Amino acid sequence: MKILNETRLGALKIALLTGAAGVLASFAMANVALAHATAKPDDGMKMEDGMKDDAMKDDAMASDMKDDEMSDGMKDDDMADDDMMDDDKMDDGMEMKVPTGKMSASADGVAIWQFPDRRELDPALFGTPDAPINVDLLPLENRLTNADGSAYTTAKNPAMFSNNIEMTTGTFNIEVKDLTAKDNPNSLDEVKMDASFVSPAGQTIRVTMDRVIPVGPDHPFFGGVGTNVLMHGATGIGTPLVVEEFSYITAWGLGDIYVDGEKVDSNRIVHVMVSERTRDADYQVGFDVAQPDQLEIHLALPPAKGSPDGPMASPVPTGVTLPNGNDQPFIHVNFYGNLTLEGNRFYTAM
Ligand SMILES: [Cu+2]
Repeated sequence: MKILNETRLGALKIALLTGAAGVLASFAMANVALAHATAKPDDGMKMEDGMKDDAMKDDAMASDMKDDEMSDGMKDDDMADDDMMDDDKMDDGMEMKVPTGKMSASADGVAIWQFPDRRELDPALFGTPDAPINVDLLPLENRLTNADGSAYTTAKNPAMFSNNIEMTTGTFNIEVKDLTAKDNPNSLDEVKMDASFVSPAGQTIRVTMDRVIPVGPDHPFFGGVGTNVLMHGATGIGTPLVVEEFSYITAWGLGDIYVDGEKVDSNRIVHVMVSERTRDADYQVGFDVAQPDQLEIHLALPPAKGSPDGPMASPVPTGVTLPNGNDQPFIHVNFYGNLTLEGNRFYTAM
């Protein structure tokens, strides 16, 4: 569905902005959070002190630990590893085992650009017109039905998430620190992301992100950076139009956009996920995760940004003209070339 008439594009913008408006409400907290993070002492110290505690060798450790700082560290790392119980190796291992919350990922090569499209509705997720479910996630007025009204067909409005794609190429790099699990204006989470890709207009678009949004307005942002979380589908985290997927890294933050090397905008709202691969070999997505043992990275910029006066609606300057003559107001790109993920125990163990 490449053709969008004026009405549809208008509806699209409204739909996108509705989702993005709340995001903007908390963007200002990002600066506060980052300043707080840099002022903190080394985050490994607490764990290191705790690790030297003699209680570690005690069989009754579990009960002892309830009252001390170890309990935090224990949840975070490889305590099941027998090596950890050995004094010498424990000290050696400290450099590796401190809970820095660091993780990184990269891509270089095949990527896809997503045009706006009407997403098909999974009956398992949305039910039928006679017996609808998850109405809070996708209201009835946003669902289209087939001719006899017996089944849902697609979402009413074109979405950023789409099977209307164009193959392209791109590179992607992200480093995160996930130290705060739940939303908090003083989140210690950090993100550094740099991605470049070729748009359907043939221009090279570069997007960066260097500040987290520490509080999610419509659903939790996990402090700005989340790791090892289930998202999308019926989780209530992110749009239900994306299949439920395990996310090794997710981040929401603010960053800049460049076109052919020139900075064209800043304070853009940016969302990233490094997840299991939802799309099949032809880069189409259905109602299930197509390749759970493979990686997928998606980068999304809704048509909204931060400004000195507060949040504002703002189409992303994509330079990509849709068939109806209007510019595409958002960016949604997935990366598949030479994917790497460092620092994730679940992925490493696979
Ligand atoms: Cu996502």
